[in-house]
Amino acid sequence: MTTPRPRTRRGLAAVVGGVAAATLAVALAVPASAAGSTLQAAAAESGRYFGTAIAASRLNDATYTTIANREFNMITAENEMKMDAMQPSRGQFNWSSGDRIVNWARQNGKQVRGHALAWHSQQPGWMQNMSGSALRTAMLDHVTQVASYYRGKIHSWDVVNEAFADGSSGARRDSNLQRTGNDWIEAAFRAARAADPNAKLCYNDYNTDNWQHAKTQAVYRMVQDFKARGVPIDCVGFQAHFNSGNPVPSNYDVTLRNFAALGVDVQITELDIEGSGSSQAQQYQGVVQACLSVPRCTGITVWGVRDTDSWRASGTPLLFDGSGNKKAAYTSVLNQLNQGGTPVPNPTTPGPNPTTPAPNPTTPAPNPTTPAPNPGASCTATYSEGQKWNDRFNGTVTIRANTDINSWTSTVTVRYPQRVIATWNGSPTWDSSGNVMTMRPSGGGALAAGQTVSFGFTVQHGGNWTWPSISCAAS
Ligand code: G2I
Repeated sequence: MTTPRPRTRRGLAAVVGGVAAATLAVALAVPASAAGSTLQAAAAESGRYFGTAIAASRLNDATYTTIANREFNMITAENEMKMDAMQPSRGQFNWSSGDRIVNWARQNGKQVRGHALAWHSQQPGWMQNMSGSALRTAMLDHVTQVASYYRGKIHSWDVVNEAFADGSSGARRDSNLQRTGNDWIEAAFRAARAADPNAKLCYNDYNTDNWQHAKTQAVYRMVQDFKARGVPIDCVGFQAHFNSGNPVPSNYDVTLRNFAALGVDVQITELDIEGSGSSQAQQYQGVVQACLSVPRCTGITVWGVRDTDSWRASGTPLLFDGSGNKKAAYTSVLNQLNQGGTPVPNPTTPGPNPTTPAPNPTTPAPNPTTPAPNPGASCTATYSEGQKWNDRFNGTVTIRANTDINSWTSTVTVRYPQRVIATWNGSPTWDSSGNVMTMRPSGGGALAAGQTVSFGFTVQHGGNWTWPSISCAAS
């Protein structure tokens, strides 16, 4: 079984006050370097992802892609995988814009949330005019074709989006899809499961954040009913579009926890909060804190990179300003992620533990290419296991300087089909196979004899639990 490593950061005082004293004692022993310096790295330390929505039209913008690549490890196509984009004419699928996003994500070691298979909005014109059993058939065919095409590449699908009405009715939203029969949602989930059995299947909606609201309750009852009747649902997405008229509710963690207790993951899927400065930063912090307090809140996605990329740019609702600078909201999110959270549990049977751990190198690897300016410089790299989940595990490499050193590099070799999907506390580069990561210090890298420094990473293991091989070279 998984043995979580000791928690290394301060507890969520507001949420788990009862254990705060114990965790604080541990925190005092922890080097400051344990903090992740990007959103994805900080989130990965408790087993969560941190994502963003990407627009294909912006992939030529280097400022945009630099931020997206550095900070996020889960990608949602903002519009390119919606029904109108995927099937503009009946029976004719256009994969090109969706593929641009999926390929960019995968080439950069990121996972993809699929958005969205069935929705009343952004339907192609031919579908808008359909009704009854013909529409039902067309919708199910769309779900099957799209989920089959992307099979194996999608972490989670928003199978059905926004199917409930706003306001106090607790009713389904009226739409052409709803008028095909109340069972259209479960039919879509069954078709999606058959097409891509390994993707998590989510119901996704907005205005479902406040536990007291009728819409939240109505979605909850649907998920409860689906779980009771064996309809294949794995997750609930909370879009989380907030502004002054719809602020982050103080009971947000209650909502997330109650849904998770139904036996589904919860994901924050389209987070943005209109505003600026410390008020915006505090609200972002509250959302992150709520997610971190719920073990099955497995990740957070913000709905765009810079304010100017947002669907509501005038509300400056994102974490980077139009020039790509980090806002106060960014810092509050990063700091909150670095407070740590309840680890994401392993929802299924864990894979076997590695049987033959790779030996730790005791002698330093020579640096064959660069002539050593510091003759005799030497270091030792030690691997330690971090948390494990059914699909991935964390590892930490500690570099110890055996002599005074000016800098170091460390190689981490993973074995197919393993992939490193997140790192922290270092600057990684990759060989062309993608299996060998060379980690360099984020800063200068000088260490006195006996000093240590650590970096970490998450490996998506694809069923191969072998430990990575590691080495280090000092200069
Ligand atoms: O409305 C915000 C989001 C609510 N939840 C579902 C999401 O899918 C939705 O995303 C937004 C996109 O951010 C917008 O970019 O969905 C809108 C459409 O419902 C998107 O707007 C559309 C415009 O309506 C089109 O005119 C435009 O061509 O974006 C298109 C591409 O820029």
